[in-house]
Amino acid sequence: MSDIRAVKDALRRQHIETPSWAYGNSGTRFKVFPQRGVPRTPQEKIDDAAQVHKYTGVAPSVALHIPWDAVDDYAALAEYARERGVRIGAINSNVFQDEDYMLGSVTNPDPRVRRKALDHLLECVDIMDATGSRDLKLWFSDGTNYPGQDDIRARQDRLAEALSAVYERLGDDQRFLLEYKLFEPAFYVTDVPDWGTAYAHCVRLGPKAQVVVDTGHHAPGTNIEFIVAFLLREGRLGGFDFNSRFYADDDLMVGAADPFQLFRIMHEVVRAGGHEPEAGVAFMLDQCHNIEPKIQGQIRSVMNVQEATAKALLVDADALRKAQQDGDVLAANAVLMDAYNTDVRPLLAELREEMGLDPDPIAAYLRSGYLEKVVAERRGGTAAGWGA
Ligand code: LRH
Ligand code: MN
Ligand code: MN
Repeated sequence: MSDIRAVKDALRRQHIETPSWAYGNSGTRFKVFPQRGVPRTPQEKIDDAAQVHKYTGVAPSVALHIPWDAVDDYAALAEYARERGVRIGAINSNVFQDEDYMLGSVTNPDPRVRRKALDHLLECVDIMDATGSRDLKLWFSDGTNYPGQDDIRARQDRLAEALSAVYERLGDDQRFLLEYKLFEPAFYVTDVPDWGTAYAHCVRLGPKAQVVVDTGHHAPGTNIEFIVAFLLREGRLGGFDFNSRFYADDDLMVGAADPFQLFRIMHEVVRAGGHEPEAGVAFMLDQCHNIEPKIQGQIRSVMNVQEATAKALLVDADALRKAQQDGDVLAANAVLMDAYNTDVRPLLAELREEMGLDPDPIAAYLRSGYLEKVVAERRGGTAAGWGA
């Protein structure tokens, strides 16, 4: 797609969802460095998410993590978000922080714990009904640490049973997104360690079961764009949890560690039309800003996704196809590299102006004085829940 008008239109339509937990204090298991002005309530997290949307124009939804963002009235929370120009996006379940889950949640050998975990997942669907959310994101920390600790096959059976019960409960316009992760916190077996396992469970259930690719959840060197291409081809890519990693699940800003990988991923997305909203691919951020300012970090991350998408949209698809057909290895590679090496920042600045936004979202945000205002107003912000 090299018609600039069409590229801009596509960028205007691409929405990037920010996570509520990115706005709270976070850290590693060694230390959480608290920041001033962080939100104390889910409502204040929504206020911060609304800032990211205000300056980027393409981040109109915020994901919740339950129970980190527990409130009494979710319909009222959704209304609160709407009044601030955003909406509630994916509901992330949390079956990893109760003492009961030491040996697993939905794969736990104890049926009582499995029931408790399933009840939480079903409650998350109730919340989706109240917020109008489409997606339930399922990540299980379940697994074992030692060979022989539990029966690998039985755990798969228990997982399948829980997923099936959740699937049955989904409404017509709802889906679940099953997230895989290579390891951590389990260090020997992880029950959903890779895309193949997630995919197989989803295929058994039906189209409302989709795989979510968290870019930080693979072994080093994994070809993530291949996974993306495969899942898109099978109609099973429900979305992304974007972040960057240098080592393991680092949750750094997307596009910071390896912008070329992000471009390669977005190239496969664009190649399959997955950037169009109708394709149903959710572009979500899953990050923690442990040492950098949080709202600003989210704005930067949204811009990084946009830049990678813009470059992918600039790939000359006809020239690429021709070079591939001709078996011209270097010409084909050059087509991709030309797009990747294009400076798309002027194009995005222009697009923002056309959208009535400041061409430089970070400068505009910093000028607004929002951070100073919330630092003065908010005392004793909460932890994100994660790493705290
Ligand atoms: C697990 C994970 C998952 C959780 C989030 C906080 O590592 O990626 O998506 O919900 O982190
Ligand atoms: Mn994730
Ligand atoms: Mn993760």
